[in-house]
Amino acid sequence: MASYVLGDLHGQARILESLLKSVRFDPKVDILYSVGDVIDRGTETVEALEFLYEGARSGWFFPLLGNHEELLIAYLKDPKRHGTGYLDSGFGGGVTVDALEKSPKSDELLKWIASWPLVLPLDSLILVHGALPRIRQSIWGDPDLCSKRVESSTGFHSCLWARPPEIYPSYDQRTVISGHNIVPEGQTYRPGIILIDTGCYRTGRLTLYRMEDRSFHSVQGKPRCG
Ligand SMILES: [Mn+2]
Repeated sequence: MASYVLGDLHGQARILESLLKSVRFDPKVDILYSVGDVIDRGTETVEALEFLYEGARSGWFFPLLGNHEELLIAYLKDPKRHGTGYLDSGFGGGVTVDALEKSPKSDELLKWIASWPLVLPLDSLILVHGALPRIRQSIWGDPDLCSKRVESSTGFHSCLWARPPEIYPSYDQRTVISGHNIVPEGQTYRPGIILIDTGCYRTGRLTLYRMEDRSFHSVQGKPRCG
């Protein structure tokens, strides 16, 4: 039995399939977490969502919200206000919205996405897409602050959008594992912080972190973007 954390997928279902094959992921005994940004940019977002939704229902997949999922939810609530930024190729939301419109499961999938948590505290790890919000005037982050909306570096905005140097280790010594900020290889970015977004949508490189032996696993594929 092994527990894995998946870096930003951005709609690359085929590369995910080959990565899971490469580690011999077994849905009967293994578990997969995500650091968010499953959707957008890629042309296989709906395939990825359907596969992972089945995983969540079967108990082997545990999602986390990324800034792209938050934008999709905001866009659908108020398309006029969020359309221009979200739909264009910079964010790559247009390809997701088009594909969801054609999917008979879209309502179910969207309801599911809206339920994804902003932070996932586990025994020895804390999963958050961007970074933990910072405890005021300190160099430490706190997962409990994710549920509070205060200024940008101390509220949930940080969980979804933070960029270095605004990323902080957890005050309680649990290792924080995040996506969002692209690195060439999965790595300990600084003590207490692991980054695993290897920019799959443009590099084709997708990365998993295995908790049990603290190892990184990647495959190189060909990204398909809209
Ligand atoms: Mn992101």
